[in-house]
Amino acid sequence: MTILVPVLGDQLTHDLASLRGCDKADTVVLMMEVLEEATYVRHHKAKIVLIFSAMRHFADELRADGWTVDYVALGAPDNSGSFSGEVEGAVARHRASAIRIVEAGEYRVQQAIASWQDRLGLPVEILGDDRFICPLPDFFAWAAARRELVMENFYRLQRKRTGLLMEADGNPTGGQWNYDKENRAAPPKGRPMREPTRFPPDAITSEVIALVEDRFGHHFGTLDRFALPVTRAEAQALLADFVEERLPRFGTYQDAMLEGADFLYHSRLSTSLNIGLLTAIEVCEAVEAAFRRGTVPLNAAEGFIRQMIGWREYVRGMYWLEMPELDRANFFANTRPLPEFYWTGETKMACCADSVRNTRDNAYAHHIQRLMVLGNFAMLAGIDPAQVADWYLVVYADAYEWVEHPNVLGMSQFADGGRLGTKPYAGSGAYINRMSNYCKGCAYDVKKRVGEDACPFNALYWDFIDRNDRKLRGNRRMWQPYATWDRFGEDTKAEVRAQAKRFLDSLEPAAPGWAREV
Ligand code: FAD
Ligand code: DLZ
Ligand code: SF4
Repeated sequence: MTILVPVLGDQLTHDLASLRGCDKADTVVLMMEVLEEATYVRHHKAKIVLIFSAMRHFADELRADGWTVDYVALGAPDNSGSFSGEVEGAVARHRASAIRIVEAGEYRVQQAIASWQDRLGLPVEILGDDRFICPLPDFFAWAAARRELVMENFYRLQRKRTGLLMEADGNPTGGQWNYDKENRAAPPKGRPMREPTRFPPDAITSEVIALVEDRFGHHFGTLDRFALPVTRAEAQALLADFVEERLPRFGTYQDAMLEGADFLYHSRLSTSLNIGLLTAIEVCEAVEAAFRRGTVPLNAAEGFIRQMIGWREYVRGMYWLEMPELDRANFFANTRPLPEFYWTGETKMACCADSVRNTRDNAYAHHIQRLMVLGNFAMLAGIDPAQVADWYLVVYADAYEWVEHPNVLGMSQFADGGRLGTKPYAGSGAYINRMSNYCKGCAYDVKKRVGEDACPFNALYWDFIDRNDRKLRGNRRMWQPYATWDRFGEDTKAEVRAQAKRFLDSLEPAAPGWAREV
């Protein structure tokens, strides 16, 4: 009696629920490099290298640990190209009597898994992904009992559930739940931070890099700087490096941006977390331990833990709550195509150019670059949210729909009409100027609203407010921009509208084929 345990590319965790408790003697672990996953969007080359290399390392580790692993490489002669095809082949090859698998992180893959039992005529056990702290049924129950699904309330429950930064009397450490107000400092002068530890390609990664250049060389992104952790040991080293070097200032400069400083005080742990090299709870425990040792201030530890057990788990719950409708969400009915500069970085807007460069070179941008530069621009410009979501799914090495969709379609584009956030994250050039040094070296003048050299974010911001009056004026958190807009004279309003139109008309749309095969 052989049990087949497929382990997907983002399930590289030794203690995975599907492996736990299995008898190694009658279990075959199936790992599959398949064309469908590599091309359902044209992922950044670094994302494919990361997954394939981490999968190959993980398979070696499993074998060393006594597991039987059937590893189907991309170039295997009869590779069917899909999860379903490979599982079917493996069931026959190993005469499997049952399949055990952890639920997938993406709706389309979960749909495929759900079809296997009927298709293959054998029992398929689908287990909850307990690498997340909050089980999905608990999230659904929490959501069902509320009209507004406020992240902060969910976060407090998560603090109580885990005991992280909690005192014995049931109160939060330091007396407050949230120190966000201390986490909004402008960028530090100079560049005092050291870059995160790099993990240069070993023999396995080098082989994968050659494969990816050969098969997916036309995909977006560069591989020259590939240095991501591809094993648990490397991810643990990155975590230790973060806690010691950057976490102490993580909180204070969480929202800051500095030209050329690609990672600032951020952890760069998302890729390791999302493919399972680290678990959220162990990362939070390391952060809390540093705070208890006195090497890290409370605003940094709390800010980080809030991202991990608050935002990360909240967006995952929202994804499964809102799919498949979320996929098509378009509250503002936006139709403009994504501009070409999202792929080339060729724009005079210094903030956008630097954020796209970081994205291309590192398959990374930090949160405020994603939210308040590239996401904000797309929403203000009225870009079709489906094209925006495709772009984000392609370009970031940490992107899987469960985390990308709610962040893009919910948080950044407000395409869900406010299910996830209470108001759009819209900002003019003034916000970017306050939180970065971009404007100093920009061809545009951040202080100007109209004119040849006026910062495009300014007219676009007011045009967005004006254009969406009917949909946003009633939002109680939007009274201030509408009060300001109402005070503008009719001439000023007309100038702003004309300025925005001129700029939008000048945007070159992306050529088809960057994100998906055409
Ligand atoms: P840090 O700043 O060091 O934060 C620590 C950790 O907190 C991250 O590793 C991540 O696991 C978690 N985290 C922080 N914010 C969020 C959030 N909003 N949602 C979920 N987890 C969060 N994150 C992804 O992992 N994949 C994505 O595809 C993704 N797409 C995004 C798209 C947009 C438009 C926005 C605004 C945010 C997106 N995020 C995404 C969230 C966040 O920007 C990244 O997790 C973060 O930039 C990763 O870098 P880091 O590990 O250095 O993060
Ligand atoms: C992202 C990705 C890529 C590029 N390739 C593979 C692959 O060949 N095999 C695999 O198991 N996983 C891959 N992944 C990650 C999957 O897309 C991810 O596991 C699912 O989307 C989660 O539902
Ligand atoms: Fe960006 Fe405007 Fe500042 Fe230029 S002036 S960097 S476009 S916010």
